[in-house]
Amino acid sequence: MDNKDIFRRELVDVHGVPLFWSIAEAWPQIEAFEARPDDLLISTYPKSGTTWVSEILDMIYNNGDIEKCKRDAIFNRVPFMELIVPGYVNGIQQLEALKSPRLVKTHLPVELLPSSLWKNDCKMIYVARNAKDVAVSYYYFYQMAKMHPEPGTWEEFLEKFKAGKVGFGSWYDHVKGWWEKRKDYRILYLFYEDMKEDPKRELLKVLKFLEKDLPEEIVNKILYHTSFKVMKQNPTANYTMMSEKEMDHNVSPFMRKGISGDWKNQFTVAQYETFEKHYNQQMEGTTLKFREEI
Ligand code: PPS
Repeated sequence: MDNKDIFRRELVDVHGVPLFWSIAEAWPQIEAFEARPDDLLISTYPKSGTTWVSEILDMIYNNGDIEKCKRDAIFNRVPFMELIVPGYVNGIQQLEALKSPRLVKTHLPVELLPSSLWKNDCKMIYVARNAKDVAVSYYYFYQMAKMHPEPGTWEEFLEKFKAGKVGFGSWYDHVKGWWEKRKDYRILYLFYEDMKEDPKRELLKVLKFLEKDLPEEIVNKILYHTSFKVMKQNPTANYTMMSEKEMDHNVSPFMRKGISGDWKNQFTVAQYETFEKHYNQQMEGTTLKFREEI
């Protein structure tokens, strides 16, 4: 297949959710994914802290052994389940080849999650990030990661984001859907902003959820190794090991800013006002609340 047949193609709806064309084509294979009871699912809407929490979890699983965590790139240590791109990657096959216990990454909304993950009652960690920072981060990611369609201008992209016409659909439906599911399944629901505010407190929550104890010294080592500054310099965590055809870090680095409140540098006052109005309508009636800066 030619690169032009693979990259920058329009998204394709799967049960009403826009996904990469190749995920849509491979959908039966993804739906049939066979979870194992000791899988840990890392679920997020894109750009919400997936890579950060993935690195933390791989470090926990390896008792803080940095060398072990450098055995491979993060996208191979924690395969992206539904990512299938012909000639590049097949998340399902990657996971089949991994020994248990596996860490599994997904961006799927609850209604599209393969049923075996629910049936096996797998533990799941969801990370949510405030909508405006996600929209900004996603806009830069669209530019550098070529599986996405062209983002257009910021103004155009923001409209698509609000309408849920971006990869993995509506942010609103995603965060609310997972928020509801946590009542019935073993889901730890975390916030990017809380992780920025007090990474140690959030790491201890994760350990408790995993029923795992680690000495203080190892906890501190994990915190250091997974700080934005250190991860940005780490080729096995910063996505520079991915082919340039897929991601062009010269356009915008994967590890871009890693802060809360960057939306203030991107939104105009008018964009902010219309966004807030739409946001309040979409989030009406939910107990889910976000902080937008730290
Ligand atoms: S993806 O492609 O959806 O899996 O991206 P994801 O990893 O979810 O999100 C990328 C954003 O997370 C930031 N990031 C971090 N922030 C703080 N600390 C650490 N350690 C960290 N690692 C990644 C990354 O910079 C992206 O956010 P922006 O706002 O674009 O900088």
